[in-house]
Amino acid sequence: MQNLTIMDDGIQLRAILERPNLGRCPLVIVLHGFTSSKDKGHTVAACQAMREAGFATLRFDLYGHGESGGEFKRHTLYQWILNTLAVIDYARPLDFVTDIYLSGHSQGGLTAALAGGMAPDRVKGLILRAPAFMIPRCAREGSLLGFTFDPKRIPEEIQIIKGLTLGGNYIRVAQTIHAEDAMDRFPGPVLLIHGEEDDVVPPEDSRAAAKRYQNCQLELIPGETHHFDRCPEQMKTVIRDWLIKQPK
Ligand code: FER
Repeated sequence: MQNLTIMDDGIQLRAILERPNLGRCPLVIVLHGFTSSKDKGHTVAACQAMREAGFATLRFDLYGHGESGGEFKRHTLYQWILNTLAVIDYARPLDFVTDIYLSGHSQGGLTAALAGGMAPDRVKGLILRAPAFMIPRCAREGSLLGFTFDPKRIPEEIQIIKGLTLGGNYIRVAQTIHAEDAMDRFPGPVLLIHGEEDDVVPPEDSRAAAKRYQNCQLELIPGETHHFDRCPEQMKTVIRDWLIKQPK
């Protein structure tokens, strides 16, 4: 286990690299969700499953989250995409790395999907857990996490959960994003995992994405929630089984 600081245009991104063995192997770069961090239990558990399948993991805190730099209020999907591209740039030359996969939960899953569509030449496959494909649609409709606004008159800031404030530019950026373009641009293998009892991001979004991606396996987990905390073993088994099938 190695603690890293990866720089993205002056911002420090804190990361943890863990390898399954001392040999060469593929690496999964792992993104957390909105207001979460690289150290959240279900993200750590997902990484464990990846290493059990022989893949190294690099989980990191995104802009304005966890131990990384940047203000929460100023974070946007664009910053998260650029963070992800910077971590890919960091990881590519590492001597043990054969291929790079991206994985993310919720807003991090959306970000991984968007970065994958931008860099299909560098990203071998995607593992998306409850990806929040709804965020751009909600920003266009004027409703984020129960906060409603006129989508044509974007507020300076909005108060969201946990006493946190989100800046208007988060909404501006989200309104212009069309995740379907990123899906169409990614020909590689995709694993989509969604809890059937997720009441934050609808499983229906993953059903639609699974139809749109060219090469996708959809796993809907009965009884599971947005945070995969009811039966983490089911999520881990799905990840492990899918990664073991990937050509090394
Ligand atoms: C939203 C729905 C979901 C939203 C954020 C999320 C900011 C992200 C959830 C997560 O990453 O867990 O409307 O608005």
